[in-house]
Amino acid sequence: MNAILVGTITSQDRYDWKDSLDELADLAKTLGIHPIHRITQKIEKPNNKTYIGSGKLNEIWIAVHTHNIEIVIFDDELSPTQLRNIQDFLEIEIMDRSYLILKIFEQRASTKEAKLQINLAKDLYLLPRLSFLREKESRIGGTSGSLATRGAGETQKELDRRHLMAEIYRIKEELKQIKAMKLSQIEKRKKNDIPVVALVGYTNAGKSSTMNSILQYTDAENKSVLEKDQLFATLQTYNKKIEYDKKSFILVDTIGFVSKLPHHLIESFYQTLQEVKNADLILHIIDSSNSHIQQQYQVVCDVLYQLGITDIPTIFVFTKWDKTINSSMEIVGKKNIMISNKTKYHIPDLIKMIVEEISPSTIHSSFLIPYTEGQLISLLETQSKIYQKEYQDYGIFYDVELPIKLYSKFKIYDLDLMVS
Ligand SMILES: Nc1nc2c(ncn2[C@@H]2O[C@H](COP(=O)(O)OP(=O)(O)OP(=O)(O)O)[C@@H](O)[C@H]2O)c(=O)[nH]1
Ligand SMILES: [Mg+2]
Repeated sequence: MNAILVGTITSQDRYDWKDSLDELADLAKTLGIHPIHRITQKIEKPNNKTYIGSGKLNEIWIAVHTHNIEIVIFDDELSPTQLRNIQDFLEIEIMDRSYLILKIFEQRASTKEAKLQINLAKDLYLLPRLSFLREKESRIGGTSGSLATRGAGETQKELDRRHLMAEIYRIKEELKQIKAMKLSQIEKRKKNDIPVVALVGYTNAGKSSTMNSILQYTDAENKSVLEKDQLFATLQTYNKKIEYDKKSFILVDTIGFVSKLPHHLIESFYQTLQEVKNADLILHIIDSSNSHIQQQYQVVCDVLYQLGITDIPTIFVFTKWDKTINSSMEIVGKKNIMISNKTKYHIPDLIKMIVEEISPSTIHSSFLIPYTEGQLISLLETQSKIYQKEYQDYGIFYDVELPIKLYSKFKIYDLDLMVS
């Protein structure tokens, strides 16, 4: 199926329009659509009624008929009005970026929760567009079969609308139950005090592969997660308990991010990102070989910000180092590491870094240090946080927060150990 891709170039765009269209082309290809032509328009603000100007619409109409085009895909979410007007003018199948992403998610969803989430997002998208999307439904991918045909009678439309609303209600109820169950699992884990480490990143960055590499090098349940060269291979969160060096943590694989995600998807699907909100550590996975590395990094930061995730300690993990000639990106002053899931370069170092981050780095203790231990006293004075200090008969009493690595030097003077 041949397609034309249509994008606008506005002054407020946060992401490069060309990158955005490249990505739209990749998204379309995953559904078996062939984007063979692109049309763009420089515009201050998209037109409320037709998204682009009427001159451009004419240009598209001509292109449709010269290139044997069957579908026109817009690189933004179109409002119901824009969609209807464009469809009336071009008399050809129209799709927008949101619907394309929804379709991909629909094809990939395999678990019950993922299917419910995607159905909800799709129903919410379709509700205001109900009366003119039937044709599209039946041509790309599966069909829901219950949508009104173009020009169907008002009664039928109303019935379809009610049917959809009832379905939305039912899905929301089911999802509520699943969410309650998940929350209680999170609570339980918090009580057990097992730290949670969440992998987040742009789609196809290598999150699942990194999870599998970590699983290979640690004592974990010997199961792997799906990794694939495909946009949105992972469509729900997966948890694995990991043991390493007598420490354990839960590693969480998540759905990838992409720019201009349909907002219904952010709302409903990203409920599954609760796990990330509760994480003790985030591994922000960045594909170092990707030419759009900077934009992808920005999208992930933006989505995390939208989700209210701003103050969780983060390690920036640059994957695919084996095929990176020179990375155009550097995150100065932050914890980062370059790895390869192919050659396993730096995987043990990454695991050590994770364990270090999730292990407490200081210890709270009370000591009685003899006056003769001048060196220890000066170490405490300079390296620890002192809560209380008292000169006593046999030495100085200290109540302090001390770096764990120094603790062994002071262990014999630990008051808790002396008493017992
Ligand atoms: N050469 C190389 N390829 C890698 C590396 N890490 C991942 N890949 C490949 O990149 C592709 C995507 O990897 P995934 O781990 O599925 O990516 P993801 O971030 O989980 O993607 P989604 O679940 O789709 O969001 C796969 O084909 C992997 O084999 C790496 O370090 N080096
Ligand atoms: Mg994945």
